[in-house]
Amino acid sequence: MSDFFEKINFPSDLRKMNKEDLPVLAQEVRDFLIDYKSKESGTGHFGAGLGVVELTIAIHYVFDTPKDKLVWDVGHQAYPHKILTGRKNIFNTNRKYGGLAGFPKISESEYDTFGVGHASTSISAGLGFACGMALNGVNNNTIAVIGDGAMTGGIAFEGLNNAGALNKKLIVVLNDNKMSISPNVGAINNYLTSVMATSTYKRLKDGIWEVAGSIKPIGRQLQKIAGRIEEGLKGLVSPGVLFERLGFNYFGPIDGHDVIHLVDVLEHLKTLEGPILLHTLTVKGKGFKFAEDDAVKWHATGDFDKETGLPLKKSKGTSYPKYQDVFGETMAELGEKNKKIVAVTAAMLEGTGLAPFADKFPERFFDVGIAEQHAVTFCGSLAIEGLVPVCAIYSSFLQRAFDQLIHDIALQNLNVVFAMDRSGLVGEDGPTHHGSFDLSYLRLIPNFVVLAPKDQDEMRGMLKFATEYKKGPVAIRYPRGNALDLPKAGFMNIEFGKSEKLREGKNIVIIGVGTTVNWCLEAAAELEKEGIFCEVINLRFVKPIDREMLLEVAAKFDKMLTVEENTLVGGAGSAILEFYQENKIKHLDIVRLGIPDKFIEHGSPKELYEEIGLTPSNIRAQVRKLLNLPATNKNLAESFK
Ligand SMILES: Cc1ncc(C[n+]2csc(CCOP(=O)(O)OP(=O)(O)O)c2C)c(N)n1
Repeated sequence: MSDFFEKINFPSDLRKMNKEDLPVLAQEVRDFLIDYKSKESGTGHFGAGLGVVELTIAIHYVFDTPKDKLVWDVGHQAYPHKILTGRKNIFNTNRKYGGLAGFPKISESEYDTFGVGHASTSISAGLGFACGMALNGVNNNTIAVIGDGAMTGGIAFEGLNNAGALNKKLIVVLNDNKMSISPNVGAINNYLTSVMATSTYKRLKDGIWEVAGSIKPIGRQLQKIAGRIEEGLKGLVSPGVLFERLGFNYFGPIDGHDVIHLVDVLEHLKTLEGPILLHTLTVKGKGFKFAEDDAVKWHATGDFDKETGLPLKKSKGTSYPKYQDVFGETMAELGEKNKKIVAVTAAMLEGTGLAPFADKFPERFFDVGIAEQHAVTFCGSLAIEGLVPVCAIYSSFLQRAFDQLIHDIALQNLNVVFAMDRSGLVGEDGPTHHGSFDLSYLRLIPNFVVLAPKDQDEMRGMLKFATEYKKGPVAIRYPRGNALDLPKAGFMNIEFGKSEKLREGKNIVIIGVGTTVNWCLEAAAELEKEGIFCEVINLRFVKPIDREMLLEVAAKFDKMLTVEENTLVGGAGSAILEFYQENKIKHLDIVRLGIPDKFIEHGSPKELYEEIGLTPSNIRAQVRKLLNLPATNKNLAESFK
């Protein structure tokens, strides 16, 4: 490691460097990242950060951050930014409980101008800064860095549309690596590819920038001339015409790994007014062979051997498949029997597990880009056409499409199936990615059927139920991580609106939702050893709720615990409270366990569950409390005689 990396803690240190030394620093940042990620770092994003090392250095070198506002899109590429903005020495806490977040976060650093985790927000956020600073009489720059994947999201275009008209000074850097998590898709991607392929333009333009960049101090003068020549060229071949017509001044495409050239170009762009789009070409995973060769696999990674690229240690998890894979295999199985089933993903082919379906039925598979709102509405009319769309979107990303769920799907009572992976707490990705709200935001929508399976077999059964339901929208929410067992062949029967009694009891009833049911069972088994007999119900249908069961348990018990991995605000426990209130049933003493009304930070799932008390041991403690028993009495049988 040379002195550069050691000496640089903040962009102010970076700006003291000679421009010619920046490539060395870039290599060192890259080495640090590869080294760090290969060791005891846990899982985390990898390829995207390596792809923007030079861009990050050049932006902080040229602009006066944090006064000039740098806004990242998605934020999964911000590791080099964190390293160069005062967090190098604590980077080993990245994504760990109580440590640095895996995404930019305004409470973490003044250099993190806008919190992010979901895609396509940077242009809108950047424009807000540009307008806000102008109104405040502050003349600083705003730079938004957005990937070609994030550029497929509708809000990015809403931002471009508004920015082009407002004509404020905003530099949008398009980080074009041709990849989303999977290879990028769609017409915008095709368009960007065609820009690159405009070889006459590229050759001429590269020549211009080379000349302009290499001759100083008249370089700037030359660049102005270059700008004018460019205007002429634009008329000829129109490479950035899309952005130009939206009111942006388009520059590029340029090599996003040539840090010196990047600095020259950015220096020039800094002098211009109005909205600017700089198109940079980068390689995801740049500098680490394995990641360059397989960008999909190395989008995120656990620890690995730097020499071989192989995982350092075998996964600590079980050998059982992930829920996403059970979902994907089940989709392929159901798709075989029912040719009307179509699958839709918003740029999450791998994450949703839909690859087996996509391989088998490519004509019935749609990757719509990072476009959750579009995905939902698109499914609506597919359903009207008599197809059975299964829209697979993570719980937190579906938040994006709340109005579409109401206006386009539920209001017209369309039979669309929503497969919502990553419900509940996802762990290290933190609050932007936790699926904490879905039961609440779905339960309030008329016509929706809302399901939560306790395990992989129930998930399979629910998927079959949902694809055969035909009467309206059905959402199935299931967690990140491994299933509890190998899924069984065949499908369990799911009866509409019916819960499942799993354990008879006499002292208290516990109603669990989704995978928390297993913790309820575990707690009940322990409590039985102490002489406490819990009835355990698997709610299955959060909507419509099983009224018959609720009346039955109300007749039998006066104590109830509800357990769900969802916010306590408006979730399944709330639905139960509402039901009893509406039916004037007042004798029940009900305690609800779930996610409290605050944002839960990042950390391992275990740490987060401990923090909020969503554990079998807290279920036991709450049961004891409800029964007015001492917290840890191991010999309670006497109390119930
Ligand atoms: C709204 C939303 N949907 C999906 C995702 C999941 N996601 C994270 S990164 C990513 C790909 C982003 O591609 P791009 O912007 O080109 O950045 P790159 O990883 O190629 O650097 C996706 C789909 C997300 N973060 N937000």
